[in-house]
Amino acid sequence: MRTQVVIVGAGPSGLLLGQLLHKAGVDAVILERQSPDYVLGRIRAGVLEQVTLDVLAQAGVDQRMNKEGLVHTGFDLLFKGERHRIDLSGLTGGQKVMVYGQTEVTRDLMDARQAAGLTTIYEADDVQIHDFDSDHPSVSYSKNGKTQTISCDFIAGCDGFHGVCRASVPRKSIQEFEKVYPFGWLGVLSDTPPVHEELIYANSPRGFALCSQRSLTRSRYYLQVPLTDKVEQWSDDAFWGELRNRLDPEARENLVTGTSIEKSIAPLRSFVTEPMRFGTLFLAGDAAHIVPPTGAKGLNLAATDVKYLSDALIEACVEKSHAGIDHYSTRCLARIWRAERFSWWFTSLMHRFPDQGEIGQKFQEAELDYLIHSEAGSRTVAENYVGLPLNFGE
Ligand code: FAS
Ligand code: PHB
Repeated sequence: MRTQVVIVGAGPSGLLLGQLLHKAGVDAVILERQSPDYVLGRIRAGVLEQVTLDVLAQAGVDQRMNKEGLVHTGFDLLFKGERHRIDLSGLTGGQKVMVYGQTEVTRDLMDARQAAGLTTIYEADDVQIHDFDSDHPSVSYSKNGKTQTISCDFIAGCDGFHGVCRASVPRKSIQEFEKVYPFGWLGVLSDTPPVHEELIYANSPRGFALCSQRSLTRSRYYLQVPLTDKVEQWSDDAFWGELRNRLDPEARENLVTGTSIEKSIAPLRSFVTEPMRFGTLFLAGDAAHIVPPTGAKGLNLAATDVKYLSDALIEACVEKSHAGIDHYSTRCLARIWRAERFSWWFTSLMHRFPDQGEIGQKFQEAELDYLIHSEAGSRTVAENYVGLPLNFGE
């Protein structure tokens, strides 16, 4: 088999890249090691920046999102038992975010790819990439006991943090930056109405909590938990009880609890790969970087990587110009480090660190107090949360 681009991974990055390339007449085959149901079963991001909305619109997959997504113009910071609203729109000249689950984005992308009759090979085992530093790259995989090889012009590594593509790059050609946080997020999805019309980020002496949502009848909650915790240790009652302990009286009063329909613990890390291009291999999304989800940046960074990469690959395949692919890594990393810094800062401000002591809690509360009483401080939070413009760094 031959195609112009082989995309490894059918998460949001791979599917979005496939859709943008298809719209421009560039052929791509996607290889995914899991089943479609498995990919859809992973509950992850929930907040989309305007730039991500624009890229999804360009891909032609924003119809259901515009109908079902929830537009948010602010969120609450909760500390010392009181909530304070960060007016995202008022502080950023009218910008907003959209609450629409990653699962739904992925579903919309899968449906669009299927409707266009494009090739996605699910449950592809033993994917290996070959000769990506030559002019004749290829990707092999096995399915139903048969090994197949696809020759191509370019390989897009959209295979996430544990994927094969980044792992295939010789160590001397790559630099990795990593910080692992001493806690995780226990997440619960429930078919209960959200506790508040906007998100609540809580700094509590007992640890961080986040009240998010997927719709007016489905909520997503997170609790900071020790890395040693196992999800089996947390009954629904224990989760709801601890969440109540970290909320303010009004939210505690309004909280509607119910049976969890998904419950999982995610580790938190900051991670960046430099560069993101190796000959004909390009990394995008979680394959190249990871952020702690506090700043709601992971999926949004993936979307802008993919927008930059699709523009560059279309230029290379259609106009035979390499200017875009030569600039890809630099262009992405300028944006990625900004989002990494904000995600690290917001995580450091909102979570309880094992070694911070009581004075550390006081420092965090004092910084939060400054942020909500200073227009400059609040604008700092708002500008970073709504995200950078697409042409940032140009
Ligand atoms: P993904 O990891 O989503 O997709 C990679 C795909 O490649 C997967 O389908 C995988 O099966 C496939 N793959 C891997 N190895 C392969 C191989 N060898 N061959 C073929 N296929 C292979 N972001 C937020 O903004 N907010 C959040 O709240 C949030 N919560 C998260 C919770 C968890 C547990 C995790 C892991 C991430 C979370 N993120 C969050 C970040 C997340 O949303 C990512 O940014 C997003 O999934 C990135 O999408 P992809 O780059 O497509 O990577
Ligand atoms: C979510 O809804 O999953 C979510 C929202 C905001 C975050 C992280 C996760 O910062």
